[in-house]
Amino acid sequence: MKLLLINPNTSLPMTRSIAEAASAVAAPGTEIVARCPTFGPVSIEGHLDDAFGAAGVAEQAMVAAREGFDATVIACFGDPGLDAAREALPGPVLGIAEAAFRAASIVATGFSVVTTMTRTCVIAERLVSRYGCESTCRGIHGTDIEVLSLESCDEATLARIEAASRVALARDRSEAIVLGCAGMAALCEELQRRLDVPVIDGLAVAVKLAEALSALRLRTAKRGDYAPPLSKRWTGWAAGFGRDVTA
Ligand code: 2AL
Repeated sequence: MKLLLINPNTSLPMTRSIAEAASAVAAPGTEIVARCPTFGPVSIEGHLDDAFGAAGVAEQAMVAAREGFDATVIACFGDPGLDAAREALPGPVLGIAEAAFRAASIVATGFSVVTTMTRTCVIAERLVSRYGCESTCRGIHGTDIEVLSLESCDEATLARIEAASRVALARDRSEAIVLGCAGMAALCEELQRRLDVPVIDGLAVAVKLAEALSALRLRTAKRGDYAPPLSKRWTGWAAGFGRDVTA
């Protein structure tokens, strides 16, 4: 299958490392194409970043609409642009936060999210409501680790995430940890070994779910809410998108 991985931030090193992490869990027959927007912030750590990230995801989804991808993964924990990408693309689109929450709710009765900047916690909190996980998500914990610093993650950074996870497990009475950033994917295995509880990297779950949905030939419903966008004139720098993307 052909899987499109959209990193909503514009960091090329992070796009490469996300592609490597996805390839590490993908089935042998899965071809991964990783892309990021042509504009916007290099990391997503707040509402304004998130809004531009969502526009960047929409851009990349429109570019990819006719390329025949079987499924798409949005590789940022805020799931920016998820609904827009589902409108634009025929195959299933997975957000890593939604994928992580679903997986965590299967392997534990309660989980905690350990994320990057504390200011991003509210974005995760709103996703918990959106996905109906209020009773299973028992806490969201910021570490104030900058997203791009995860690129060269040393033992001190790993130890901070481990310490925050231990506090979360104890304080929240939770039994699993959801990693709240795509840039944490490479740390998942080591953290699970150290913490001895399920540690969920939404990127890995989303890749495996994308493969499963594709194998089951399940595609996005196009009758109602996710019907293709209406054809109309667009203006300004986005004028080129004013064509019928699904024609
Ligand atoms: C993220 C993420 O996954 N990628 C990014 O740029 N920001 N999320 C986060 N909570 O830090």
